[in-house]
Amino acid sequence: MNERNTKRISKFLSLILRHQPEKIGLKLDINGWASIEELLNKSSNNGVTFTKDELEFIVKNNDKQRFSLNENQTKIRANQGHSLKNVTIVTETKTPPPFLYHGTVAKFIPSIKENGLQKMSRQHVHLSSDVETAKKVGSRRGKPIILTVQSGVMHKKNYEFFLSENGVWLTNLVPTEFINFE
Ligand code: HQG
Repeated sequence: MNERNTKRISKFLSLILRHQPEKIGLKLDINGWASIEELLNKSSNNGVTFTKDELEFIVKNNDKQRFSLNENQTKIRANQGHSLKNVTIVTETKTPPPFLYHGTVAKFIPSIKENGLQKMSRQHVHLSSDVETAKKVGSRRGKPIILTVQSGVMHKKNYEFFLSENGVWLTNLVPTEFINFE
């Protein structure tokens, strides 16, 4: 499977497993798991055809380890990034490093200054442990601006942080007082 195809299917999986399973009539359980057999069949019925081996290759080689398989490799789910209201990926609360980073773009800054970092359409605010990753996240929308979040101070004040299976830090809200804007 070539790189272009791998990327195309990976994007399709993100859409289906995080946001719109109903697009192909797929059911996710409350923990976000979908049957691989059902996924293969329903994807194929909707014009996106790939084999179980190809799916395993995509999961294993995904640049951000966006997906996981269950132990006996019959189910798949996205590790983070969901907008679906009825899916919860249970992750334990964790002590964050003193600072975390968020990549965004200039047009959002006035609103972030006023309202803090909000979940917007996702279930969490997404934060990175390194500036490089935050830059990539911000670059999806234009020239990236990197915000530094005082996660250590927030944690001391009892704000909860979660670490997804693929290393993305998640929280519910970052009030503006904990954000360094320059
Ligand atoms: C912005 C990718 C106005 C926020 C990445 C962002 C990530 C506000 C956008 C994951 C705001 C939401 C998530 C406020 C936040 N006013 N704008 N108060 N608060 N924003 O896509 O963090 O590659 O939902 O700055 O790696 O960009 O898909 O979040 O620009 O982990 O696996 O609102 O998506 O992962 O955008 O990205 P998103 P995000 P994947």
